[in-house]
Amino acid sequence: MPFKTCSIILCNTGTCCRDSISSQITGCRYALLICMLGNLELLLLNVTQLNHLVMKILSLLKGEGGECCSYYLLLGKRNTERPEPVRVLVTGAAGQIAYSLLYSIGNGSVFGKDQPIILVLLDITPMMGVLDGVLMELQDCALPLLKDVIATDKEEVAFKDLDVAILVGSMPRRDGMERKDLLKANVKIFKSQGAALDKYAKKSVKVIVVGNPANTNCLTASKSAPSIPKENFSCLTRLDHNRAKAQIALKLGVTSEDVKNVIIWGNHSSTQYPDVNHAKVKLQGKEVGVYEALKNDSWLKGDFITTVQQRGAAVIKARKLSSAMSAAKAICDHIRDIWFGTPEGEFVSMGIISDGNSYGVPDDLLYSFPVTIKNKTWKIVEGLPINDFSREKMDLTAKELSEEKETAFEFLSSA
Ligand code: NAX
Repeated sequence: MPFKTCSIILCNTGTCCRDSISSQITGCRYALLICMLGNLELLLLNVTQLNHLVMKILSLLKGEGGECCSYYLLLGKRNTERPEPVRVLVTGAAGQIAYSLLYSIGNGSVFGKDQPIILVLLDITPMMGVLDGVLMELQDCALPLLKDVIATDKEEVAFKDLDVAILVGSMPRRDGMERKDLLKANVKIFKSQGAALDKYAKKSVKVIVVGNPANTNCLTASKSAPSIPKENFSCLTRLDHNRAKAQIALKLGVTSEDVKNVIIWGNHSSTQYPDVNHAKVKLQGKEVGVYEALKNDSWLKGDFITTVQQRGAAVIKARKLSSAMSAAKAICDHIRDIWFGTPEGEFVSMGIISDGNSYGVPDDLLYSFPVTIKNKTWKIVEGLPINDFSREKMDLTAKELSEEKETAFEFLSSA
């Protein structure tokens, strides 16, 4: 055989060589590609043929009487089987955020393109008709990773054996409803769902609370699930984080990918503090601090903060509906980071238990901090210098959370 320069790429068609040509070959467990002087010849082999043929080709190459032959052998781990499905619950599944969220979970954008999913959808009994429609649509998407979809109004079904619980459904604020009444109604829901997590879910379950008031609902759920580590609970402030990134990017004429390390401190409410003192932006290939890049302190300390704080209300005013597409995207970002970790040198914001932080935030609050994540475990980014302006805003939002917690706990024993 007239080999001069020859490459043999031997690999499986599973995850480890996703980007190679061979991954496009479906229905075969191994592919052997032989490139000969620019001519590409493709042999598809089954496993039993494989060893025999490779050995033969290698011996032919080696026996090329003084000719310089180079070959590369990349043998991937045999991995034709997909991992066990991840069981994911979405509550409020008949609502508008869920409608934007479910497709992204089912198509692999959150847990990875090789990770099968079992989706469990929970809503209240009067919404079962609507939920049926959502279920039909999910089936009609014909998503290869979606092993099963279960729609239910029963907590004992919904919370069984969960790996991930995304708690979106909550009691909305109705006209004339006092904040206290809203808290009371939600304590009831999240106490019950916390108890169901405690009883039915895996102890390793990751719980993400979206339904408002998200921080206090998350704390209520965690308190009601004492057998699940409190570090497994987090609430969504990633939408606020993304809003802050986007505002900076818009102002500087870059994309939000060029902006990193903004922080949302505190409550997912209008007292939240969007902080860019430690944020960086990439300009002409160089990373600079956002304050330095913008040279507009009055905007950063004024309109920027209020725009982010009141963005939810602005969307409602314009759309006559609350944020759904951006909320769903933020939920995906939040969970993907829990699952796969944060990129090196980057932190993100999420509401987590405040115990033992170095920022003077009282313990036992569900407060949004900057975190890095590795091995599905978050760590607060400690030691960032805090100026007087920030201190005041961080304390204000902590005070609101302490008051919410106090009110919620009054109801917790009686709910
Ligand atoms: P929708 O009113 O469209 O949907 C909520 C769904 O939850 C409804 O189908 C309802 O029947 C269901 N539900 C109510 N009680 C339930 C219970 N006990 N068990 C299961 N399902 C229940 O609201 P949507 O726009 O989807 O918003 C959902 C929640 O997200 C709201 O509380 C909203 O305020 C909150 N948000 C939180 C955000 C965050 O960043 N943390 C941002 C977006 C959003 O505003």
